[in-house]
Amino acid sequence: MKIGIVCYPTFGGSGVVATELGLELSKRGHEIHFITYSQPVRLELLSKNVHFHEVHVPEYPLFLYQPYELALSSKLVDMVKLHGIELLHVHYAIPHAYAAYMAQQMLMDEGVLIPIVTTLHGTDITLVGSHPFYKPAVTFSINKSDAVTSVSASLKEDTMRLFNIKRDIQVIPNFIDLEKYNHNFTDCQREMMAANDERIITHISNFREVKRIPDVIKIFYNIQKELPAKLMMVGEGPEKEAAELLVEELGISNRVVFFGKSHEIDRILCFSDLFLLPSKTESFGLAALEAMASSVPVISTNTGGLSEVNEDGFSGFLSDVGDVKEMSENAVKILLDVDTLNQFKANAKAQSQKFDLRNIVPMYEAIYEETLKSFMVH
Ligand code: GMT
Repeated sequence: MKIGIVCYPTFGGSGVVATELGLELSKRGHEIHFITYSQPVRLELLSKNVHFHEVHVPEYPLFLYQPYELALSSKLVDMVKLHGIELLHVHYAIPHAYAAYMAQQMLMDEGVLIPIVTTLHGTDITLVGSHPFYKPAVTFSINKSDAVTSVSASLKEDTMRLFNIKRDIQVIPNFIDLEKYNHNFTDCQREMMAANDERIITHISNFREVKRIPDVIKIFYNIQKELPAKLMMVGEGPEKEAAELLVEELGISNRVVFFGKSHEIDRILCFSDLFLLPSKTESFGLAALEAMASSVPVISTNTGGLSEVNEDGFSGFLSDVGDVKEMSENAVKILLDVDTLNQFKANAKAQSQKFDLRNIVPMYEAIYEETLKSFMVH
């Protein structure tokens, strides 16, 4: 099948899922065309089956806002015609589902029929999409897509609750290539980061308000009062500066490392003992799944789809949003003795197996086939 994938090319979860999906589909013999404004960060190699088409948005001084949706839908029209793309799979409703619908209409005018599969990822529904300024366009684009998937049951419920949806949404959870995480680093250079008796706690995100970064730091502050520990803060975003200040205020600067954006997530997770994700909302929590696949237990909130990923008392613990005290106590419970820690590490790894890409990617293939079939009949 020739599939066009539209996504954000950044470090965010939706872009990562879209890229990993495209790469796996290409290995399974499909021809994949990524169409976005720059090469996705996890897309290192282009090949016979993997193509990248850049969307250019010419700057014009008249426009206060450059019209990306317009450039994207025009590019989609051109690429579908040029490469004979049979189906468009757009990740993140805003503005991708909207731009794809426009492309579909333009192509129909020229006698070219192409179905659209939209995958909802989270903030496109819970934070941005449900804002009154976007809501009508997001509702319209979801209802007009030929198939819609969401990355968790919780996100499906949110979508049904927040929007007037007149169609079915299929839940296809995010996935992980377990083989990538079955690395046997003979040496992940743990000693560069911490002493032998220190536990390593890690947080990875885009440092947005929704991640509740101050809670990450307060939880760590409580942990390091109980046992020797270091905190690895990985990622960039608007809350980072305030986080650095809080670390200074609490007098723990010598115990916290800020990495910025990193291409070495697997190495950082390899030497981590615990992952913190105290988010306010989280449709799935791909970062938590990546941690578990690296045998790192997770302390998270119980919001959104997190309880579908992290199993309370098994792969980690879940608490109410903002309950820093309970999250700190649970973290110490896991870290205090080696046997408990090793048990949680093994459980985290076992839990991650449920999201093996070999089980999940065929669900997307099935959706593509069904959608193409029913689209052509109508
Ligand atoms: O976490 C973010 O803010 C990035 C965002 C994105 O769109 O890339 O992540 C969302 O999609 C991920 C992939 O499906 C999910 O794992 C994240 O839970 C979700 N983020 C939120 O719901 C806040």
